[in-house]
Amino acid sequence: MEKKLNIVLFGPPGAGKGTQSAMLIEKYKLIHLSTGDILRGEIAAGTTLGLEAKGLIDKGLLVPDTVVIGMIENKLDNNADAKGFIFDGFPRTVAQARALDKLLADRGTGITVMLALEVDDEELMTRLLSRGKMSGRSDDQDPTIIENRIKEYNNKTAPLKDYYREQNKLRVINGVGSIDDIFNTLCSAVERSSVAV
Ligand code: B4P
Repeated sequence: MEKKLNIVLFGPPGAGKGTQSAMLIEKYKLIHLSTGDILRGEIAAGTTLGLEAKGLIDKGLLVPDTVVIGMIENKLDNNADAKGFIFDGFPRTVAQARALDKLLADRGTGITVMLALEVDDEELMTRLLSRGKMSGRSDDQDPTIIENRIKEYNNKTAPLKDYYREQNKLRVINGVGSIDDIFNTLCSAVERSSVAV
């Protein structure tokens, strides 16, 4: 069976996950799985799940693990023939990371590499408020909500770096600089990791 390239793109809110995913899927022909995009789709469609998620997202809180794990499982099964996946904004808790490892192992594959974008809090705030002005995204409008998102990241999501470090899959990348330079650094890390596994 052909080996899949499965990338976790990781970082605090506004680190460039969505931006870089768009370029990585184009280059490596992967399927993009963004839990944030899926949740925003549910909100736009006015589903029950979307309504529940909106209440949490607008406070800067994470959506329950069971909800996002179920969404990812569906997407994996709907794209069983893919060359690989980019997990953008997922996993965000250790429970989600364990569930993802199990879902992939059950399908005969696993995570190739976790690319962790690092950006300081001040730069994150500037980027998100500026995206909020252009996109109108409700969670990007208010500095207090953005601070909550950064707190949620530090408390629940940042510990995942240790989870992947223990598996020798963590690659830390400076997320400040030009989008193209960061992209080139990410590609070098992907290529080193795919030959290493
Ligand atoms: P997400 O949709 O994942 O969004 P995000 O973390 O806010 O943004 P992202 O990191 O993709 O944005 P990017 O930097 O590319 O999550 C939204 C919410 O959904 C969460 O708060 C949570 O409530 C919920 N959720 C999602 N997944 C979940 C999960 N697994 N479990 C529980 N809850 C979950 O872009 C930011 C801006 O920076 C853009 O304007 C971009 O143009 C700019 N930018 C990018 N790179 C730049 C660079 N190098 N220099 C300057 N600007 C740059």
